[in-house]
Amino acid sequence: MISPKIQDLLNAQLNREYSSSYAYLAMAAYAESVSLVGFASWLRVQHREELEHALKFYEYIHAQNGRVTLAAIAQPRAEYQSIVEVFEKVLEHEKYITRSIHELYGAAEAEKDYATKTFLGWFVSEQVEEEAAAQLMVDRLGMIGDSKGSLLYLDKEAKKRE
Ligand code: OFO
Repeated sequence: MISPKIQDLLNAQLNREYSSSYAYLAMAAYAESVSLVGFASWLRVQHREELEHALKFYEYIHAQNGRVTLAAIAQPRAEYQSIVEVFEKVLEHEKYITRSIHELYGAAEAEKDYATKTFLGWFVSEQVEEEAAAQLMVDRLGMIGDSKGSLLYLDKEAKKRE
Protein backbone atom coordinates (compact mmCIF):
# COMPACT_ATOMS: atom_id res chain seq x y z
CA MET A 1 0.00 0.00 0.00
CA ILE A 2 1.38 3.37 -1.00
CA SER A 3 -0.13 6.81 -0.43
CA PRO A 4 -1.46 8.87 -3.37
CA LYS A 5 1.45 11.26 -2.86
CA ILE A 6 4.08 8.51 -3.04
CA GLN A 7 2.30 7.01 -6.05
CA ASP A 8 2.50 10.37 -7.86
CA LEU A 9 6.17 10.74 -6.98
CA LEU A 10 6.94 7.19 -8.16
CA ASN A 11 5.13 7.85 -11.43
CA ALA A 12 7.08 11.07 -11.89
CA GLN A 13 10.33 9.16 -11.36
CA LEU A 14 9.21 6.48 -13.82
CA ASN A 15 8.81 9.27 -16.37
CA ARG A 16 12.27 10.66 -15.55
CA GLU A 17 13.81 7.24 -16.17
CA TYR A 18 12.14 7.03 -19.59
CA SER A 19 13.20 10.60 -20.35
CA SER A 20 16.78 9.69 -19.37
CA SER A 21 16.65 6.67 -21.62
CA TYR A 22 15.43 8.75 -24.55
CA ALA A 23 18.03 11.48 -23.92
CA TYR A 24 20.85 8.91 -23.88
CA LEU A 25 19.62 7.37 -27.12
CA ALA A 26 19.71 10.85 -28.70
CA MET A 27 23.27 11.28 -27.41
CA ALA A 28 24.18 7.89 -28.91
CA ALA A 29 22.75 9.05 -32.24
CA TYR A 30 24.93 12.17 -32.06
CA ALA A 31 28.02 10.03 -31.32
CA GLU A 32 27.16 7.78 -34.29
CA SER A 33 26.85 10.88 -36.47
CA VAL A 34 30.46 11.84 -35.73
CA SER A 35 31.69 8.22 -36.11
CA LEU A 36 32.47 7.71 -32.43
CA VAL A 37 30.87 4.29 -32.40
CA GLY A 38 32.42 3.19 -29.09
CA PHE A 39 30.93 6.13 -27.20
CA ALA A 40 27.66 5.51 -29.04
CA SER A 41 27.70 1.93 -27.80
CA TRP A 42 28.38 3.10 -24.20
CA LEU A 43 25.43 5.50 -24.44
CA ARG A 44 23.18 2.78 -25.82
CA VAL A 45 24.04 0.57 -22.85
CA GLN A 46 23.07 3.51 -20.65
CA HIS A 47 19.86 3.90 -22.64
CA ARG A 48 18.95 0.25 -21.95
CA GLU A 49 19.79 0.55 -18.25
CA GLU A 50 17.42 3.49 -17.90
CA LEU A 51 14.64 1.46 -19.51
CA GLU A 52 15.26 -1.23 -16.90
CA HIS A 53 15.12 1.40 -14.15
CA ALA A 54 11.79 2.69 -15.49
CA LEU A 55 10.36 -0.83 -15.46
CA LYS A 56 11.47 -1.34 -11.86
CA PHE A 57 9.23 1.62 -10.94
CA TYR A 58 6.42 0.21 -13.10
CA GLU A 59 6.63 -3.16 -11.36
CA TYR A 60 6.94 -1.68 -7.87
CA ILE A 61 3.87 0.55 -8.27
CA HIS A 62 1.85 -2.47 -9.38
CA ALA A 63 3.25 -4.66 -6.61
CA GLN A 64 1.87 -2.05 -4.21
CA ASN A 65 -1.52 -2.23 -5.89
CA GLY A 66 -1.01 1.27 -7.27
CA ARG A 67 -1.79 2.76 -10.65
CA VAL A 68 0.89 3.50 -13.24
CA THR A 69 0.23 6.62 -15.29
CA LEU A 70 2.50 7.43 -18.21
CA ALA A 71 3.20 11.08 -18.94
CA ALA A 72 4.67 12.60 -22.11
CA ILE A 73 8.38 12.41 -22.78
CA ALA A 74 10.00 15.60 -24.03
CA GLN A 75 12.00 15.64 -27.26
CA PRO A 76 15.66 15.24 -26.31
CA ARG A 77 18.46 17.49 -27.48
CA ALA A 78 19.96 16.20 -30.75
CA GLU A 79 23.11 18.25 -31.37
CA TYR A 80 26.24 18.76 -29.29
CA GLN A 81 29.49 20.62 -29.85
CA SER A 82 31.64 17.64 -28.96
CA ILE A 83 31.66 14.27 -27.24
CA VAL A 84 33.13 16.05 -24.20
CA GLU A 85 29.99 18.14 -23.96
CA VAL A 86 27.86 14.98 -24.25
CA PHE A 87 29.53 13.41 -21.21
CA GLU A 88 29.39 16.65 -19.24
CA LYS A 89 25.63 16.55 -19.84
CA VAL A 90 25.46 12.86 -18.83
CA LEU A 91 27.13 13.74 -15.52
CA GLU A 92 24.90 16.77 -14.96
CA HIS A 93 21.83 14.66 -15.71
CA GLU A 94 22.85 11.85 -13.37
CA LYS A 95 23.35 14.39 -10.56
CA TYR A 96 19.83 15.65 -11.22
CA ILE A 97 18.51 12.07 -11.08
CA THR A 98 20.36 11.48 -7.80
CA ARG A 99 18.68 14.55 -6.30
CA SER A 100 15.25 13.35 -7.46
CA ILE A 101 15.81 9.86 -5.98
CA HIS A 102 16.92 11.42 -2.69
CA GLU A 103 13.84 13.66 -2.59
CA LEU A 104 11.64 10.63 -3.19
CA TYR A 105 13.49 8.71 -0.47
CA GLY A 106 12.94 11.67 1.87
CA ALA A 107 9.21 11.69 1.11
CA ALA A 108 8.97 7.93 1.84
CA GLU A 109 10.88 8.48 5.07
CA ALA A 110 8.53 11.28 6.13
CA GLU A 111 5.55 8.93 5.63
CA LYS A 112 7.28 6.02 7.39
CA ASP A 113 6.81 4.10 4.13
CA TYR A 114 9.47 1.48 4.82
CA ALA A 115 8.73 -0.63 1.75
CA THR A 116 9.28 2.29 -0.62
CA LYS A 117 12.44 3.26 1.24
CA THR A 118 13.77 -0.27 0.83
CA PHE A 119 12.84 -0.28 -2.86
CA LEU A 120 14.60 3.04 -3.37
CA GLY A 121 17.74 1.88 -1.57
CA TRP A 122 18.85 0.07 -4.73
CA PHE A 123 18.56 3.31 -6.69
CA VAL A 124 20.50 5.28 -4.09
CA SER A 125 23.44 2.87 -4.53
CA GLU A 126 23.03 2.73 -8.29
CA GLN A 127 23.29 6.51 -8.53
CA VAL A 128 26.68 6.44 -6.81
CA GLU A 129 27.89 4.10 -9.59
CA GLU A 130 26.20 6.07 -12.37
CA GLU A 131 27.76 9.35 -11.28
CA ALA A 132 31.18 7.71 -10.90
CA ALA A 133 31.00 6.19 -14.41
CA ALA A 134 30.02 9.53 -15.96
CA GLN A 135 32.68 11.39 -13.96
CA LEU A 136 35.34 8.95 -15.16
CA MET A 137 34.42 9.63 -18.79
CA VAL A 138 34.50 13.40 -18.22
CA ASP A 139 37.89 13.16 -16.49
CA ARG A 140 39.44 10.95 -19.17
CA LEU A 141 38.13 13.09 -22.00
CA GLY A 142 39.48 16.13 -20.19
CA MET A 143 42.94 14.55 -19.96
CA ILE A 144 43.39 13.98 -23.68
CA GLY A 145 42.76 17.53 -24.88
CA ASP A 146 42.81 17.74 -28.69
CA SER A 147 44.61 14.43 -29.31
CA LYS A 148 42.62 12.58 -31.98
CA GLY A 149 44.60 9.37 -31.39
CA SER A 150 43.74 9.37 -27.69
CA LEU A 151 40.11 10.11 -28.49
CA LEU A 152 39.95 7.06 -30.75
CA TYR A 153 41.61 4.97 -28.04
CA LEU A 154 38.98 6.07 -25.50
CA ASP A 155 36.26 5.42 -28.06
CA LYS A 156 37.51 1.84 -28.39
CA GLU A 157 37.64 1.48 -24.59
CA ALA A 158 34.08 2.81 -24.24
CA LYS A 159 32.85 0.05 -26.55
CA LYS A 160 33.89 -2.56 -23.96
CA ARG A 161 31.04 -1.54 -21.64
CA GLU A 162 28.38 -4.23 -21.59
FE1 OFO B 1 20.92 6.96 -14.78
O1 OFO B 1 19.71 6.66 -13.45
FE2 OFO B 1 18.26 5.72 -13.69
O2 OFO B 1 17.90 5.77 -11.89
